Amino acid sequence: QNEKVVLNGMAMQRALNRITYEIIEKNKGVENLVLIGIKTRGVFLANRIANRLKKLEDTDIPVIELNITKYRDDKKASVNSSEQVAENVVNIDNKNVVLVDDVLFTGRTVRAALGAINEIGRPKRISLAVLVDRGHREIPIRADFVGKNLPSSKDEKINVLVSEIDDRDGVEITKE
Ligand code: 3GP
Ligand code: 5GP
Ligand code: MG
Repeated sequence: QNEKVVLNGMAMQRALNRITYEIIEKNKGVENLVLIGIKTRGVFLANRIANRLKKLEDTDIPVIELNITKYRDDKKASVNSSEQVAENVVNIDNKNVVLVDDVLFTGRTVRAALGAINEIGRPKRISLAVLVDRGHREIPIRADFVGKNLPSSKDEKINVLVSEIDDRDGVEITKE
């Protein structure tokens, strides 16, 4: 098993910095902005972006934590059905929501997330930010903000590391 570093810690920080600036620019500021992170690592990335927005715009942007297991079409729903769909919920009606995840692959997770968001409220607009887009979409979903486009083969695995729960920041690719 060989490992290749795609983004080291510094490069990952820069990618998040750029995404943050792009979000500010596209939304023409941070008014009415709400971030929604998809568990697990999408939540940590959303919090990173919120920290940057606080520094740049001096505004506290809410971060909702989304658990989409119940909405997935490829897993048994019963396992985690008692778990809440979202934590730290705020009103998202008429807000500009940015959905955040670590890796975009088939797009099925995002589709599930959109179903979950529909249960929370009706945003004015939803855009998508991902740290890595590895291709292989199976449904018509695309990201608005991308840290790194990483064309991958299906048997490769992309490891996204966040220092909050992993021993460091970074993105690595491994082939079994
Ligand atoms: P995450 O919850 O931090 O995003 O899906 C559970 C975990 O397994 C994910 O962590 C993800 O990083 C990791 N993972 C690695 N490869 C895959 C994959 O091909 N599909 C899914 N669903 N998860 C993967
Ligand atoms: P999708 O639903 O688009 O197929 O996959 C996206 C979700 O699956 C993301 O939340 C991500 O965590 C996980 N995922 C899919 N492929 C990978 C991968 O190669 N590496 C990692 N870290 N996560 C992946
Ligand atoms: Mg994920």
